[in-house]
Amino acid sequence: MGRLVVVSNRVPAPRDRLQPAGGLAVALRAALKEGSCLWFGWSGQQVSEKEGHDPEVSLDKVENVTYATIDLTHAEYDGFYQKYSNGILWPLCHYRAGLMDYDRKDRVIYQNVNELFARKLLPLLQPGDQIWIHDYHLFPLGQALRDLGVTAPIGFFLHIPFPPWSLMRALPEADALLRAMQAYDVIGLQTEDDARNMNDGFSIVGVKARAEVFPIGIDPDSFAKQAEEGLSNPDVQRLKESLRGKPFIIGVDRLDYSKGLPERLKGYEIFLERYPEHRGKVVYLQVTPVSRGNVPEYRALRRELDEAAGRINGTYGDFDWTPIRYLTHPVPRALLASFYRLADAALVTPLRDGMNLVAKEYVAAQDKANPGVLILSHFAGAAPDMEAALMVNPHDADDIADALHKALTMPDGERRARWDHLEPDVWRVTALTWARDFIQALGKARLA
Ligand code: ADQ
Repeated sequence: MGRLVVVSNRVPAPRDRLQPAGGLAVALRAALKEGSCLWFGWSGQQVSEKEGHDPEVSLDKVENVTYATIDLTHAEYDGFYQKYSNGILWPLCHYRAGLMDYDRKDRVIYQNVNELFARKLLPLLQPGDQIWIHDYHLFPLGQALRDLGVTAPIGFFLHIPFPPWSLMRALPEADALLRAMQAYDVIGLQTEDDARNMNDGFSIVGVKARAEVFPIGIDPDSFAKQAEEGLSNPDVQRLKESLRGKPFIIGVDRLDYSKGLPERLKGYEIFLERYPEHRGKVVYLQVTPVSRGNVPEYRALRRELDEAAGRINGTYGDFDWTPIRYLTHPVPRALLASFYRLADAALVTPLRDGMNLVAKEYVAAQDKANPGVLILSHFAGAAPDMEAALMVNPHDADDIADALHKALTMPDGERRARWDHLEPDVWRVTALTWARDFIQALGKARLA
């Protein structure tokens, strides 16, 4: 079997290469174990502009994986990553066209960086390679590689939602973007809705390409083990002692407007207002590390959340009780897993989300004899397979408030029955099945 060549915007930092810390690295770990692999992408470093910038590829081999990275200039980082990827494509794909900050010059930088990736990857390719490109930063990379004569099988997986064409066409170059997708042998999306939206787009612009569904999952066995074993960790004990037997609610999200955080805090505020019996008697921990802090919408969101958490704590708090423990820094994954296990309820209420792995992690972390309740948005990609959760409309704060009350007063039998329904899917669709199915499809596509 030839090599698997993975291309993503970010490549795991050297310190995470032996023990992947999260996201894509964890999901791909199983796939990368087999055979020899190349992982290509941005180093995470920005360098000053020089005439005719031509970055060197830096290579680092760890076990069977060679990591190949390039630096970007400040201007490339700004136009390609901050502005076009995160300021235009991200909001649009999350159905928030109104938040797009569109400027043609960023589109040019985005295209140029994709072409730069293609030029730098080309000399590293070998006969027999299969190339797997990840996410919205790199939509046109397949076409850029084909333009350089690459004939290897190339697949593309989109981790985030894909909107209906009526929305997508708000992007002036939506047509060109879809046309460029013809370069791919396999196109994978998270859900049926996303695949249908993309396929509708293809047929409207007259493109012969086909999106299919490859839902992503987690590594449930190792997560469950981590959750259980971590209970003896002194920091987990410290959290447990601080709860003093009170029901514990958890929320874990990157600070992002797709995650429905202001709406969630409003739901919690209404919960305290309408169900006063819970005041002083619950603990809510919201872990929300700041991400993309240089994009204006994210700065505004941070202010809005700081204000809401402060208002709720000021209004409902007491000298011996804080309604929300609100953290804007990350918590190590090993601790998080056990925090989930301690939690009686988890709030996963995105306005729109590709999949949402936190929902699956929460289920995997539970003690099956005494599981907590997952409160889940209809608009998470995970929703169709997790309908035994307490499903909510994240725009409706009263719905969130009612779900919280229901979760905290739910009879044991119902909690267990709901978890029993959720568990099989979390173990059936995993990171491993996702990677294996996609790579198999890529292998077959070329034979067809
Ligand atoms: P994300 O938007 O990052 O990913 P999600 O899938 O929920 O969203 O989380 C990714 C990982 O980060 C999870 O493993 C989670 O535990 C971890 N994480 C989140 N918040 C954390 C925190 N506060 N501290 C520590 N770790 C934290 C994108 C898409 C998703 C899609 C994934 C995978 O937006 O919809 O599910 O890719 O395809």
